Order: sequence, then structure tokens, then C-alpha cells
Amino acid sequence: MFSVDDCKIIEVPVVHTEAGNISVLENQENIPFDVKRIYYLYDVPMGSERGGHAHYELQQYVIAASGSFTFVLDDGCRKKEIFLNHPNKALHIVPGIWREMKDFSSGSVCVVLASLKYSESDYIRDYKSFIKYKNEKSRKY
Ligand code: T46
Repeated sequence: MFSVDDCKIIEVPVVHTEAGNISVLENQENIPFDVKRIYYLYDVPMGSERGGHAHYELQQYVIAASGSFTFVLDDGCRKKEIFLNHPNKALHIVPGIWREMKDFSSGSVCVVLASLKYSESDYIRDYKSFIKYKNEKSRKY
């Protein structure tokens, strides 16, 4: 069963050119899953908080393409805060992790590479149900 320690920051390789930088992510090369969906959060009003859910199966790479924001990850036992503020860093979020997002800077863009297409049935949106799910899962291991 996954914990917050399995959610890691990945350094995305950078190709420096005189006209700027390029960072590249490729399925099964430096992403451990096949990307099925890309979405991005932008125009997030100052002071807004997002998230407040977990996913049963979804894995994600999250990148601060512009600006900065903080992810609070929670595996039901422990919490970990991760501040993202550079496009050459990707946060890998494994399945079964509750997340909250806060402190979006003005003009920030949060790009997400996801392992599955959108499905509401993959969400756990109630924290008590999340804890129950984690406890049931941990009893199986
Ligand atoms: C996460 C952060 C970074 C869709 O219709 N299709 C989609 O692919 C997505 C992601 C969302 N939606 C709809 C579903 C909801 O009515 O957009 C609304 C807000 O979605 P959600 O609650 O997922 O939004 P966030 O910003 O709280 O969270 C999303 C991801 O779901 C989440 O896993 O880590 O972005």
C-alpha cells in the first residue's frame, strides 16, 4: 500500500539553448506510466484551495509550468507538504493519496499528466471514506 514517501519529486531533464530551455517527459522513459490525459489549472483566484480528494487508481505527474503552489499529501497516517515552483520538477503522486492544493501564486499554471482518462468513480471525495478505505487496504497487507 502506498504512503506519502512514495510521492517523490522527479527532476525533469533540461535542454538549455541560447533561446531558452526545453524539458521533456516521455512515457515509460522518465514517466513510469502511459499518459492518457493532460489537464491544467490556471486563473486560480488568490487564496483558493483545491483538491480535497484521493484517487483509487490514478497516478499523476504534477508540474508548476508557471508560478508556484503547495500540495499537501496525506496517506491516512502521515502528511507531507510539497512546494512546487519550477517547470523542471514534477511531483509523482501515487494512487490512494489524499491531496489538497493551496497557496497558488498569481498567474500560476499547474499542469497534470495523468495515467487514466477522467472518471468520477476513481475519486474518493469524503475524508472519512478515505480513512476507511486505507484501513481496509492495510488489513489486507
Ligand atoms: C489533482 C489536481 C491537481 C473534468 O471534467 N475532467 C477532468 O479531467 C478533471 C481533472 C476534472 N473535471 C471536472 C470534474 C469537476 O467537476 O472538473 C471539476 C473539478 O475537478 P476536480 O475536483 O478533479 O479538480 P481539482 O482541481 O480539485 O483536482 C484536480 C485533480 O482531479 C486532482 O487529482 O491532483 O487537479
